[in-house]
Amino acid sequence: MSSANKSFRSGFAVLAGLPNAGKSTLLNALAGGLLSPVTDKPQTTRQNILAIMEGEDFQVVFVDTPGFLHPRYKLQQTMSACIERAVGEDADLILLLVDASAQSLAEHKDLFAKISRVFCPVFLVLTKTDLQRETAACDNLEKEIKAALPNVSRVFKVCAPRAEGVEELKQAVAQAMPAGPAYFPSGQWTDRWERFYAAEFIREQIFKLYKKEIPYGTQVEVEEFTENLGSKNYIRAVVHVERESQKPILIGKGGAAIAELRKSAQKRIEQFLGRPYRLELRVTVSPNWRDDIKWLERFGYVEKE
Ligand SMILES: Nc1nc2c(ncn2[C@@H]2O[C@H](COP(=O)(O)OP(=O)(O)OP(=O)(O)O)[C@@H](O)[C@H]2O)c(=O)[nH]1
Ligand SMILES: [Mg+2]
Repeated sequence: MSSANKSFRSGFAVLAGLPNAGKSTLLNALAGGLLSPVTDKPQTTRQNILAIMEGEDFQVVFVDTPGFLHPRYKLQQTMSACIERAVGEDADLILLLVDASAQSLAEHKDLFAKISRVFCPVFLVLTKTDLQRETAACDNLEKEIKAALPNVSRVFKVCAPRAEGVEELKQAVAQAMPAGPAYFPSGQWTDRWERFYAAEFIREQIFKLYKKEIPYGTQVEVEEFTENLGSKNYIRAVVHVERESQKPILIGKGGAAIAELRKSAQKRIEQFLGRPYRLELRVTVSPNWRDDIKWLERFGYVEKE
């Protein structure tokens, strides 16, 4: 059946929630691959990441967004703009993710205010159900959210790492898409180049391996990306840090930390791209890049004027 068929459904399903709600984990479970970086640190996702899912008579474009926050510096402003665009303009359906083990909804107040004003349908998705064994607590949370958001039309409970509840959600999302032709050609599963993912997975490993402010102050840029050279495939990337004092931390004693980063990032890239790569990393200081529009433009966080 082609997308020109009248019964074809197609649209954007936007995953929104607080940092660490489990958006990227769910996106990966929905897409059936490790497409979007996941770490235990909040604010891992910095830009919208698409995963395109297709069936006989539908195409759903899932959109992973950065966690909702109050921006303190320019990078965070660009992250907020990503959410604004996805929720306010692109969405045909919003999947509002709330951690089922959340003790309180106080932190959700402003996010809920935003979601209460959207024009498209909203599905509530309670995540991390494995961490919330108390059915009553889960039910209370659901009631409280529905009271705050009368526009929630359906509720799902998922544990994405165990793929629990994911298939049911997927089917409901496909059903909820409006009638219309596909947005992307059949067979396309994302809108980004491979070098974008290479940079993202190096950053993911930085989030996993380093502590405190280091992950937040780093940005990865791929300088060279060669392929189709078999065992000679090669990626050279630069890790930008904000301050001179961060450089020795990233490199570690005798280069031990960066060697570990190189190894784990290379493995992650090879796993994702399905080909061998030799990864080389260097570190450079780009003062205050998180608050500098020129750097943010260069890294693709904002459109160039
Ligand atoms: N126990 C448990 N942990 C989960 C579940 N889903 C996600 N996590 C963990 O929660 C943490 C955050 O997950 P992410 O998917 O990165 O969350 P996110 O909402 O994308 O976070 P940001 O990109 O920072 O906004 C990771 O450590 C995940 O492994 C779940 O169902 N159960
Ligand atoms: Mg994320």
